[in-house]
Amino acid sequence: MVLKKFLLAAAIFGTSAAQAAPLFSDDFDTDTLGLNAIAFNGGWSVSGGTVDIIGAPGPFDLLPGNGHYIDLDGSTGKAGIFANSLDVSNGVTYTLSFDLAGNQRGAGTDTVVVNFGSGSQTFTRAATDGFQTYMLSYTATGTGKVGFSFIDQGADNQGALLDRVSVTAVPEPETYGMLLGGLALLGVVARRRRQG
Ligand SMILES: [Ca+2]
Ligand SMILES: [Ca+2]
Ligand SMILES: [Ca+2]
Repeated sequence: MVLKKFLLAAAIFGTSAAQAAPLFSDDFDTDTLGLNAIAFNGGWSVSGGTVDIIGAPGPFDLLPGNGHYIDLDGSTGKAGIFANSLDVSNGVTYTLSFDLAGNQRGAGTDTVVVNFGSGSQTFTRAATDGFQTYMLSYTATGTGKVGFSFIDQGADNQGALLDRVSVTAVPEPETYGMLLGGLALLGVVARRRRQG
């Protein structure tokens, strides 16, 4: 009986934990290094300009320890629109998380417009700023593909650096309830085990 309850609680807990797993995740570490890159793993596209895939090993490992990452202003004098999309469900809120750093080459502050669904926010990184994690949330108003994109506003070939992009669905209130219920059940089981 106790084991059965424990398994039930574990199953409920497991369901909640699974929903917190990213729906999309990319650290660019499997991408081939290259200036004005056009081939990316994970569904990315570039339009209206270029981006570079830089990092170790190579002449542009500007922030060692992060594998590969994106220089959002390529090498053609015009930063590209670095875009992707994912399937969303109506009414569900999603959080886009990403790490953004300055250009690391003394080229001043970079401004990056990040779009997610109908939402848009501007982020600025000074040249020497390291990677910092930012988030942008969007509540889907329909079911289907929704885009997210990163657009450096520069044209000097030295853009903000992008790494570790992920999208996670924010659990709905009833999921929190189930999670709490599962945790409470685990507590009951633990108490009974101590008493038994
Ligand atoms: Ca990386
Ligand atoms: Ca560049
Ligand atoms: Ca720049």
